[in-house]
Amino acid sequence: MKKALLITSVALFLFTMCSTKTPENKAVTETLAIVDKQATPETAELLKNLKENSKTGFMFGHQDALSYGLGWKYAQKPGKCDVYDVAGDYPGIFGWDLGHIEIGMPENLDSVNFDEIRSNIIKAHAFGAVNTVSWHPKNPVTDGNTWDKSQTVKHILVGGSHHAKYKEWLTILGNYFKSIKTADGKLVPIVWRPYHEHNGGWFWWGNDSTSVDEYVSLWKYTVHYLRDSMQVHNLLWAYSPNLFQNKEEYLAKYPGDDYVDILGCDVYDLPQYNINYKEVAPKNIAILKELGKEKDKVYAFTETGYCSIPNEKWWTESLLPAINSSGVAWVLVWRNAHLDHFFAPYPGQKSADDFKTFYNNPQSLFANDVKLLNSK
Ligand code: BMA
Repeated sequence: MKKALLITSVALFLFTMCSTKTPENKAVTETLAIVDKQATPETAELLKNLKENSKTGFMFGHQDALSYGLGWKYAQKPGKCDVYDVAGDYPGIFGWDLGHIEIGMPENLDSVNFDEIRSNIIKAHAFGAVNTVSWHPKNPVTDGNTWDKSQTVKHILVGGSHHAKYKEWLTILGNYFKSIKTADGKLVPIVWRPYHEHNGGWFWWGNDSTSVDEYVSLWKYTVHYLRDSMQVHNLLWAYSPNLFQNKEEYLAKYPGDDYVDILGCDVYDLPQYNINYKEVAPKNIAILKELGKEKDKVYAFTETGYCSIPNEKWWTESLLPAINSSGVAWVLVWRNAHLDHFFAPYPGQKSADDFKTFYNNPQSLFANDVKLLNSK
């Protein structure tokens, strides 16, 4: 048990004993700044917990943590998890991706089955963790992949040649979100993070082929369609540019406070691109923190990592200094695909011992810590 967490848990317990719970989502969301005023009680509760828990520490997150890892796949080893095998606990937040759901495929672009993702989201929720979902859809105009940068967004907006197709894609997404329910029929809340890294030039919604107006319209249309037309009420909306220089760049395509619940950012340790992570990561997190405070919004380090983790002290010497005491609600590292593309350690990996030190830091919150913090 981590000491700081214990003290906070006791304080939270005492606080909870003295407070009354509001049963209706209406009552909860009336006083809460949230994109969806009709969010389910669990979704509103998640936003409040994210804010509250970020005062104690940051959740550690991993993409596809239950689906596969180095040398294993869920189908053969359900319950296995590289992070668990190193630290003895599951991540506090799980990342998933819905790319290819829009074209009716049974598996996403990384070969993970959508039914499996749904059941793992429900499982993670049941053991107290949080779920965040990104989307690497195909290019709806060319049918190329997510990295096909042909001009696209203007063709899928209202009046565009591929608008009807875009609506069909959103309908598939919306139905999937509505299908993620616990055994007692409650929708599982999801942090939904579409159209990420838009200030980069590698996705079809990115800077190379999308204007400010187009991006903002795409975001707002997507909110209105899922929330208002489809009545999807289990989403928190996260905005997450890639590495940025200043607040102006961060906000250049910001859709507005009424359309965003969580401010995120994606910054990787990429020495091969001359990125000095130890300098830029804390700088970006500091700007994110300022914006979070100004806007009174939850903020998070939505993607990071050092591919293949060649630095054995990366966790405590590169990542931790960037986020320690920063107030980020979570930090999420990308997927463990194979030996040349992994971002979390596995037993025997050279940074595994350092990851344990990172795990033992009172500020890093894993599944057991998050469960404890959220228990009422
Ligand atoms: C990228 C890589 C790709 C993957 C994509 C979506 O960063 O990991 O291999 O397909 O994310 O998960």
